[in-house]
Amino acid sequence: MKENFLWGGALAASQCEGAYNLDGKGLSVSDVMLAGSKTKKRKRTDGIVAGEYYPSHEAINFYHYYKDDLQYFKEMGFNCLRVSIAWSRIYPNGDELEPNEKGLQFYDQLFDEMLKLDIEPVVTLSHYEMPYYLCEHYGGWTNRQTIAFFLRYCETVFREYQDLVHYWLTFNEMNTLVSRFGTLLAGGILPEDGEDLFGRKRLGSPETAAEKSRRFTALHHQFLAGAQAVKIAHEINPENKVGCMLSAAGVYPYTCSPEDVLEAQAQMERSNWLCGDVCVRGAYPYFAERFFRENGVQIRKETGDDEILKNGKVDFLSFSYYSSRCATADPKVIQTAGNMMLGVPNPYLEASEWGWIIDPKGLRYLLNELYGRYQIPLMVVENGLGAVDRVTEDGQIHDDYRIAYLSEHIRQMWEAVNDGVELLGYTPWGCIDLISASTGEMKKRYGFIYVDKDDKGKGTLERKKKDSFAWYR
Ligand code: BGP
Repeated sequence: MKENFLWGGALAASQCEGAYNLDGKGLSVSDVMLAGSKTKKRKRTDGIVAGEYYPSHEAINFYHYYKDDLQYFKEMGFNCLRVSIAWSRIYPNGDELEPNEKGLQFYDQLFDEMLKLDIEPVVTLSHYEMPYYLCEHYGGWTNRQTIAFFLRYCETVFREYQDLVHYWLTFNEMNTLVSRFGTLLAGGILPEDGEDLFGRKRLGSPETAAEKSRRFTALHHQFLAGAQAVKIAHEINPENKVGCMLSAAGVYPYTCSPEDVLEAQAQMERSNWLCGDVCVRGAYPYFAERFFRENGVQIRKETGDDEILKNGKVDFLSFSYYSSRCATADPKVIQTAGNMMLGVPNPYLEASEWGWIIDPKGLRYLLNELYGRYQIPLMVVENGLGAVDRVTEDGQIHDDYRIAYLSEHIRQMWEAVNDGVELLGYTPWGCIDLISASTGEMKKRYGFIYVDKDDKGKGTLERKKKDSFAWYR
């Protein structure tokens, strides 16, 4: 690895900070999400309902514990940390003209503290935590006005932290919006009655063309917002490097039948290349038109949009990697859970307790595919194993399964670097235990550091090093 390779970990505000209504913070979309489980989908409530448990409200209270937590990260040798700014701390409703000073101060102190410890901040601008007010009153990202609100927020933080932050990521896993799963968390589009977190309303019922158009219009607005954010970041400080962020997974044909191969290719196009191409190459790919036409998708595009996309290409591409999946054209083959996308079980691979396929070699494959297509630096900004950890009687946590998972992935990442892939860094997900995004659980843990808290919100919040802590160091 290069000498300046970024080794660290990754967090997101709504999953770790807590303090959901302190110091002027507004509600974010995650603040109205209840906890679910592997078998029970998370639900949204209309505002905060008394007596309900909302995991983001306290999370692991990183807002107050960050100084101690950073010491742990330093001890592990981190030279970078991926965090996100909660947009609703800076603009509580999203549409104000002036930022919330206390919100700005918090991140000022956080970044300052990181730099004191030689930990480079890698900052996501929007990680599933858009101001809820924008969802309720503007329709989230379906509304073109949201672009201007987002850019005001971006400009504010680019200026405020211009001497502290140089690595920025625009939208976390923006490609979740190419499927129904991204409707609420990524698109800020409120589901109609009875829908769950992923926008699955009448289970088994197909999404209408109007709903798809709504989703892809929201994505189009994010493309425009992201491109303009790149431009503004460069104008404010030419040293700024801005990346897009995808939830990336290799898609393998389930069999070598040409039908399955074509299906796998089509899924790769839709789930990885569509967003990647717009952000990196500055234009929709050639296959988008047919895909939109055949699905009845109509995007509300305006004159000048193509120009905006062309002028806002990202400097690097970052992605989360948890699993690969198989694709088949055969409707009879069963579907299983993947990282927010559906896939077919791979007979050669095992799955995590939450059904996510474990595929370290798939990381090497994907790094090569991404680099081969885009030829720009890459960063792995999430990777890890969500597992139940048990504290032994003497207070130890022996998470050898996590060490095995990460070692294998790092080995394959190393192979990819030897293949010639330009890789900027690696930040495994949830380096300290935090709230799961998909289920809202606490027991789905990823960390090197254990946090004493359970799924009902009980616990001392005490931090403990797991075996993986010393290994990662
Ligand atoms: C990604 C998200 C993260 C994170 C991670 C693990 O999709 O960007 O926010 O949570 O996946 O997923 P989960 O928390 O659902 O286990």
